[in-house]
Amino acid sequence: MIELYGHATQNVLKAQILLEELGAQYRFINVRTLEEGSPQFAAFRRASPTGQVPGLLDTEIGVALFESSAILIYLAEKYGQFLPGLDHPVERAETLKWLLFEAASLTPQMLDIYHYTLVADAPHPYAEDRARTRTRRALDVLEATLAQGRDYLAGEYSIADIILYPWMAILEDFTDIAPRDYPHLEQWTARVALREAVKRAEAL
Ligand SMILES: N[C@@H](CCC(=O)N[C@@H](CS)C(=O)NCC(=O)O)C(=O)O
Repeated sequence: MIELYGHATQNVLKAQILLEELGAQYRFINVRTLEEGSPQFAAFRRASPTGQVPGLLDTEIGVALFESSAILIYLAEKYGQFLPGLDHPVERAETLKWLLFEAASLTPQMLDIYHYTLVADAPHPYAEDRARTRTRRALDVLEATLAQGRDYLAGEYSIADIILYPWMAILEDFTDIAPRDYPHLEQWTARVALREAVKRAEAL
């Protein structure tokens, strides 16, 4: 049985979307309801030693994973969908590139805007400016890619789209960047949002 540990947050939504797309059987465990010291809390910490979400256990084969990118790759491999196989190395690398991009070059910078502009109790002009510049640089790359006339980031709809959609869907809530500055990205976000599996995951 696949057990997904999380709560209502964008990094968890990535895994929920993929599990819904795959039609996989899984159990969602809200970590906010777990008692510290309980067996289920221990299982969560086995999956996610940092205590961050999502965490995933595949109890049949004893797989324990944290980091949403690793979870998406594992599930896509397990079910043989949404990630080109080793027999298509170029398409596979193109797809995986976006997972690394999301984790390293976009989301941390975007969250820095959120923290330095909306949460911090004192202004941090240097940090704010740096985060905004780096976020816009990443968004420019997404916009230019989608402006090439593709519907999805790496050819077919894939985990490249699934990893990026949750953060792009809330761009305006977490930053002072308007989605309309990136029209192709905005259209892509709307396209992904229309998928039935995405709607189901967002309603969970
Ligand atoms: N790079 C990690 C980030 C995970 C992460 O930061 N999760 C947030 C929720 S969206 C969290 O657990 N925050 C609580 C914390 O950092 O203690 C991933 O992609 O899974």
